[in-house]
Amino acid sequence: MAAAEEEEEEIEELKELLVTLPKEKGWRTRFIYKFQGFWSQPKEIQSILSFQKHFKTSESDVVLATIPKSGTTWLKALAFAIINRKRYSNTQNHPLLTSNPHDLVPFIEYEIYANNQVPDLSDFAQPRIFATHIPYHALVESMKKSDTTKIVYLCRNPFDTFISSWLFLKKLRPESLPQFSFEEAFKMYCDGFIGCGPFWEHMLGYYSESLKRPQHVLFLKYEDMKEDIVSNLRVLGGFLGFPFSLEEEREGVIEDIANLCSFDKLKELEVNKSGKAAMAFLNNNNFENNYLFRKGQVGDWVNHFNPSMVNKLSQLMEDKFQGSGLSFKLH
Ligand code: PAP
Repeated sequence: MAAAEEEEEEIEELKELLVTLPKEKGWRTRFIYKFQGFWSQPKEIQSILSFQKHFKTSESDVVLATIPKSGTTWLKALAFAIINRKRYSNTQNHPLLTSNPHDLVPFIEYEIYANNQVPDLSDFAQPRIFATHIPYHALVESMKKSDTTKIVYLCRNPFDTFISSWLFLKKLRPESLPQFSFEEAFKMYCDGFIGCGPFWEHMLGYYSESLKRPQHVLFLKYEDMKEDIVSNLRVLGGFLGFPFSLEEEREGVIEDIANLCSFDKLKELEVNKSGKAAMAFLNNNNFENNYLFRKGQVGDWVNHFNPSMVNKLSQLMEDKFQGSGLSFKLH
């Protein structure tokens, strides 16, 4: 059965809801729907509803949030390595050497609550580390209100995020769906029609919360991490409640983690060269781990954008971000 038909059969129980929602052409699926103020695939809506109904916050939860293609894989690796560094002090034997980061830190919507699963999360290793692309406003109230839940948001400049999304989603788009052009994808991105978009609302949602409650939400930028990973890991470790001691600093533990999780290191591992992610959401699995490791650079967009695209996205960002204090390095 073609992927798109399968998808529609699987979400039979959502049909009544879907007919009430605005819809647009999807990137990976026939349509995306505006649900709770953001654009989602049908199966995501199903798992987000389940998450919102069933999730119980635990005191020490860590939530890694991103809009897709902002460095999720990198952040998962780093947070996992920081939090578990006493358990896996031997870097020769580290789980990141044999598992893709997505298989170590599960997504709420693509793994935990995917396909109508309602798992018991009480026996998860503490602190539980989850990841999500869900916008801040749609997280469960208990997670947002908790003084002890730590939310880390990794943001990336929209120029590179768009290119990364386009090249990635082109690989995943089922053959049964008509292809669309780069120009059309750019228009969809700028109109906000992309998974979890509009991108500006996603970024501003977490950004404004990080200003209001900095102990609760840490806002990191991909470009800053590329420029100075050690300082950012120091901040991340402290925020997560796993600060690096002076002795660890002297022993180079931060650098070891940065190297273990670096693009060059992860990309060359066998699991990331030839493996496939085990995410439950991907039951029609054409997702290869190597798709997650393309260039890992800041500023690759210059190889793809024409001047009118630069003007359009720059203007859009100025309109949407002005007065917010949020700005981006593009190179
Ligand atoms: P996801 O949202 O689908 O999980 P995500 O990991 O956020 O994807 O994004 C992938 C991007 O992060 C890719 O960017 P590119 O297309 O511009 O190259 C990928 O190369 C980059 N990336 C993956 N791992 C790392 C890493 N360890 N360090 C820096 N960038 C990385």
